[in-house]
Amino acid sequence: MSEQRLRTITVNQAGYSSAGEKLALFTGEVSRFRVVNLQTGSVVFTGETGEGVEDKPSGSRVHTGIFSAVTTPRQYRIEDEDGQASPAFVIADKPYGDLQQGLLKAFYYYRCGVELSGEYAGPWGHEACHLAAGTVIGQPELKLDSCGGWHDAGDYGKYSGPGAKAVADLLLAWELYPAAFAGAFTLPESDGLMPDVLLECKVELDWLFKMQETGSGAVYHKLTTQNFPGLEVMPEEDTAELYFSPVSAAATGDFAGVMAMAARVYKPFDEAYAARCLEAAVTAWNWLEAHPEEPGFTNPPGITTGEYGDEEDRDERFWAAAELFRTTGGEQYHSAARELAKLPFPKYSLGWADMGGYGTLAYLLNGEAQSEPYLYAELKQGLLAEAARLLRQSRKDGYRISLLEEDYIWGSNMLVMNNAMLLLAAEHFSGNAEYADCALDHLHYLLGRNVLGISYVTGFGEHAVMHPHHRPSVGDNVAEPVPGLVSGGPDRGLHDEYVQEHLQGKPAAQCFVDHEASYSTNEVTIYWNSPAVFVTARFNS
Ligand code: G3I
Ligand code: 9MR
Ligand code: ZN
Ligand code: CA
Repeated sequence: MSEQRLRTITVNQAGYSSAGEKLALFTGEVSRFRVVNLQTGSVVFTGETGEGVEDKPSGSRVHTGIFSAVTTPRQYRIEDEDGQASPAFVIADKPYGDLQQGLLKAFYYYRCGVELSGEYAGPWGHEACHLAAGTVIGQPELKLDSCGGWHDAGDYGKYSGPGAKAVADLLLAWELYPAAFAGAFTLPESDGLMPDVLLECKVELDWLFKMQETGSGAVYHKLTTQNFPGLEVMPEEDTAELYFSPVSAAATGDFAGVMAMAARVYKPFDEAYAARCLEAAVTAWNWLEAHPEEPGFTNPPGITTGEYGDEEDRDERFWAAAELFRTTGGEQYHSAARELAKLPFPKYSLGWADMGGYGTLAYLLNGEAQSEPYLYAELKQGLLAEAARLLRQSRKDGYRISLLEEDYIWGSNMLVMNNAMLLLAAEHFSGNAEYADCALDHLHYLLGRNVLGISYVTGFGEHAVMHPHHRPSVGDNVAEPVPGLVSGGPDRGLHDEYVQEHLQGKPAAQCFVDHEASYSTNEVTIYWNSPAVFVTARFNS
C-alpha cells in the first residue's frame, strides 16, 4: 500500500448544490486558489483562503476557501499556486441523488440468504448464503430457520439490536423525507407500489421475526457462527454452524421499537403485514413488562463474534414504549414511556447501544396534542439544547463538525452521521435552518472534506475508500469494493494490529487507514450506512 499522504485541498467529492454555500478546506499556509472547469480547463474563479484555525482533532491548521459564486452545473477541481489540486467534484442542482441511491443500495448488497446477481448486483454478485438452520444455545435439539436479513458488516453475523437501529434510521428517513424516495425502482421486488426503502427494510424485518422466541416473545440477541471466518471467505463459503445466542432485554426492546414503527409505516401499503408487526411488538413488550430486571448480554462460552454488549436497557424500553404509544395511542404505553423518561439514561443518543434518542423522536413526532405537555416540552427543549451544543462545537472545529477529539472512536463516522441526524431533527422541530447547514457540513466531512481528504463512502468520490474490511469486497476478485458502503472512520484507540503498527502518535482524526486489515477503522456496517441515508435524504427532498 502506498504511504498515506495528506491532501491539502479537501472538498465534498460528491459535490455541492448550485444554490448553496461552497467551501473547500485547506491545510497548511494561506494561499490563493482557483476553481477550474474540468472540461474546458478554464479558470472560473480565483480567491484567497482565510486566516485559518488550529484544529486539535486533526492536528492541523485549517483554512477556508469560499467559492459560493461558482454556480454553473459542471465538474470542477480546485488548484493552488503550489501545484496542489483537490479531487474532482460537481456543482449541480441536486448533487446527492446518486449518493442516496448508492447508500440505500448498499443494503441490497448486505442481503443474506439470497443470491445477488445480474442487473441488480453488477460484478458484485454472490450465491445464496447462510441457508442452514441455526442451533439455539442451551437447547441443542432446537434448530430454527435463521435465513434472510442483512449481514451486519464486513463479517456475516446478524445481530438484532444493530439491525433494528439500521431499520429505524431508514424508516425515519422515509417518514420525514418521503419525497426523497420517490421514483427509484432498483430492487428485484420493485413494483412501483411500495417504495424501495420499505421493500429493503422488509428484508430485515422478515428476518427479525425469526429472532423472536416462540412462546415468550423475547428476542435472541444475535445469530452468528462461533468465530469470525477468514477475511477472504465469501458469504456462501461460510458454512460453519450458526447459533442463536440467548435472548436479551436490549434486543427485545429494540425489536418492540422497530416493529411498532413498522406497524405504522407499512399500514398504508400492507395491512396484514402491519398487523403482524404490531402483534410481534406487543408480545415483545409484554415480555419486557414481565422482566423488569435483566442482566446485560455477554457472549456465551464458545462464541467470539461481535458482542454488542449493553448494560443499560432502559433506553430500549423507553423507545419501545414511545413507539407503541405513537402507533396505537394505547394509554398503557404512554404511562410506561412517562415513567421510563424519569430515569437517567441518554435521551438524545442514536447509537446501537444507546437507543433513547429514538424514543424521544417517537414521542415528539407523535405531536404535542397527544402528549403529556411537561414531558413534551422537556424532551423538545433537551433535543434543541443538544443540537445547539453540536452547532457550537462544529463552529469551533476546523472541519466544521461536532466531534471532539475524544469522539474519534471505533465507528466515529456513525457519530458524525448520528449527530447530523440530531441536528436535522432539531431543524424539523424548530425550523432553524442553521441546524440543516451544520448537518450538511457533516455530510461534506464524510464525503471527503476531512484532514485525510478521503471519501468514506466506497464508490463515491475520486479518492474514496478502496479497501474496506468487508469480506465480500476482499474475496470477490473485483478490484472495486462493493459500492455505497460507509467506512467506520478514524479511531484514536488504535484497536487493531495494523493501526497499532502504522499509526502510533497520529492525531485523532488521522487514526484511519484504507487497508483491509484495519477492522477498527475501515470496516463497514449497516448502522453506519443508515444514518447517512437519513442525512442524504434530507438534502434530496
Ligand atoms: O463508549 C466508550 C467511550 O465512553 C470511551 O471514551 C471510548 C474510548 O475508546 O470508548 C467507547 O466505547 C467504544 C464503543 O465501541 C462505543 O460504541 C469502544 O472503545 C469500542 O471498542 C467499541 O467498538 C465497537 C466494536 O464493535 C468492538 O466491540 C463498535 O462500536 C461496534 O460498531 C463494533 O461492531 C462490530 C461488531 O462487533 C462485529 N461486526 C462488525 C462491527 C463493526 O466493526
Ligand atoms: O473480521 C472481524 C470484524 O468483522 C470484527 O468487527 C472485528 C472486531 O470484533 O474482528 C474481526 O476479526 C478479527 C479478530 O477480532 C482478531 N483477529 C483478526 C480478525 C480479522 O481478520
Ligand atoms: Zn449470508
Ligand atoms: Ca441501551
